[in-house]
Amino acid sequence: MELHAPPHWRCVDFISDLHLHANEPLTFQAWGEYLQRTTADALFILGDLFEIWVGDDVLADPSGASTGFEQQCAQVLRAAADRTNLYIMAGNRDFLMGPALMQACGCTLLEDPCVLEFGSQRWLLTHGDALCLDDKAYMPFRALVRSAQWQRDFLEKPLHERLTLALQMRAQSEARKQGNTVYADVDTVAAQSCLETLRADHMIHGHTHRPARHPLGVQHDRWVLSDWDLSAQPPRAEVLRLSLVPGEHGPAGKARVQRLSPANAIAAKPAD
Ligand SMILES: [Mn+2]
Repeated sequence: MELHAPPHWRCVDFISDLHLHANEPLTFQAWGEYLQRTTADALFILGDLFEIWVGDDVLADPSGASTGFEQQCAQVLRAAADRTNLYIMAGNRDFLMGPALMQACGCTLLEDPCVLEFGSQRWLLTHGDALCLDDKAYMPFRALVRSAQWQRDFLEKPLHERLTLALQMRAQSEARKQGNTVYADVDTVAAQSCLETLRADHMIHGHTHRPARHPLGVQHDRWVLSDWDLSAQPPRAEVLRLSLVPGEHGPAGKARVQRLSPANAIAAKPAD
């Protein structure tokens, strides 16, 4: 899947791993404020927007099993999509986001991976979990829950049952993490080969919650997004912004990369 940024786009934002949940009101609030006011021409959410997503039908839930939090999130997305171009990729938490949610919110669902052509460069966008090859326990689970058959079977279950199952899966994943002292990271060889296959210059991903820039050989690199947790001490929230500033920053069409707090992403003009 490839996206070609229209020539008038000057500024593109990336966020990921918000892990939105009704029990994390501070993160929801900061995210909502940022979405309402970002100055970017397009916003890409690269996975794990939601801590849990058990199916788009949660938006029209007649059973009352959901809390209404998802509807609130959908309203924020809808309002943002009215102002800017909004793209969403699924993560390992919210992989069941589907066309109904996108339609309700005016967003575009991205495949993972996907390439964005912006200026003169090609940016490979991915959540990142598929490249954490050392996460041996997760890989078979990922293959299972991403299969069409598993998803069909799961989505046929009543909503309250899906919510219970999702909480169980989450608890199992947390327990697995407790046992692992070393978290898996993106595999360098896999990342490089992915960039080569898709003829991309740079990779942007989330998932690992370890914001950094890793050079990959001489020409390529891997930008890692921060997660958002506004109730952590110190609070975490960050926007990765690409801006095209013709003439000022090297060859024409080469984007400048900035890491901004949500507050600065709101205040700063795209080319400041
Ligand atoms: Mn993730």
